[in-house]
Amino acid sequence: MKRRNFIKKASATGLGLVAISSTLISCDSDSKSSEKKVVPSILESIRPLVIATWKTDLAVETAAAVLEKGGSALDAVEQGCRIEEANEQGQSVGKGGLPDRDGNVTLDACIMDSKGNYGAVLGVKNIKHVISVARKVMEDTPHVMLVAEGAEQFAVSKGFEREDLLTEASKKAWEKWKETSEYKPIINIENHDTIGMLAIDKDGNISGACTTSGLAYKMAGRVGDSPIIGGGLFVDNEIGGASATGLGEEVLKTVGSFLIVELMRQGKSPQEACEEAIGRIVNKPGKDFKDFQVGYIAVNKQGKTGAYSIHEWFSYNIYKDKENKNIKSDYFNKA
Ligand code: SD4
Repeated sequence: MKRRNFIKKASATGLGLVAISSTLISCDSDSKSSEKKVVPSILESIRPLVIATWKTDLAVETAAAVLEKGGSALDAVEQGCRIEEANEQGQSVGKGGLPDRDGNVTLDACIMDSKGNYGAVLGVKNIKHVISVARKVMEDTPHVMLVAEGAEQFAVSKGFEREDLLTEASKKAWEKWKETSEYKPIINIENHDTIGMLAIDKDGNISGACTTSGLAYKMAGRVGDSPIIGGGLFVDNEIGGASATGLGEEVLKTVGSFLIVELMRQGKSPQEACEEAIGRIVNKPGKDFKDFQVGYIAVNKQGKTGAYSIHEWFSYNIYKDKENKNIKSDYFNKA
């Protein structure tokens, strides 16, 4: 879509006033858990579903396999994200991530469950599976965020192993970058990037996760949107979830993922909500967005999905098997 058309489309979306959540949800009064359950008639229309940013086939298939076996959405997103964290070819997540400008790989991650719990780690060195550390923060501490050395120490205390995250390929790329004197942190524009993942399990519960090494050659200590609740990820089990990839500073300034969930609460479809969130970025007066990218994915409680980005080189990966049989992942370019 040409930028002019896109702007027209994004700015044409107004706020809907239809409240959808309360009619779709009932409280399970027999359950001791305070978690709300979807009524069966709605459940029938929901199949296990996974959606993730970029071309992350194996991650999506792994998450889908967890759901197919009856696992929870929370387990699915964690297991899916771990695939990318272990993939050394992906240079913006986990091991092999491009370092900051001092040559240190620092990782950010967060996770949110269907009860509205949240855990995150920021600026962590030497630990590959930060998504699992974020889950431990959520489940095993009274806190929601741990940063840097504290997060690393916590991870080690939970049995995570320290390892060097800087691969030869990423070191070479960093050394080449150092030859320039310009400070211009880079957003990866290939089909492999920060992974944000949302899943719905067989009970209709939604969870999400997001993991990244952030901007390549960032300033030491810089943190983007990915581990920040409402920025890189937000889930409300009554409404849906959203996740972001791209220039975190722009996502944070518009609280993008929270915005998308709130727009869905007001009646927008996931697609409309993603488009409006992108519109909030590009329609700021004087905003020159040709040099940066932001992309969103979203899912609502009914299993409808949406995705939208500033530029056309965004992609996302979705698994939705209507037959509930074969594991299959599809890859779409932005419409
Ligand atoms: C950040 N949002 O740290 C991340 C980077 C990213 O595609 O998503 N790159 O700002």
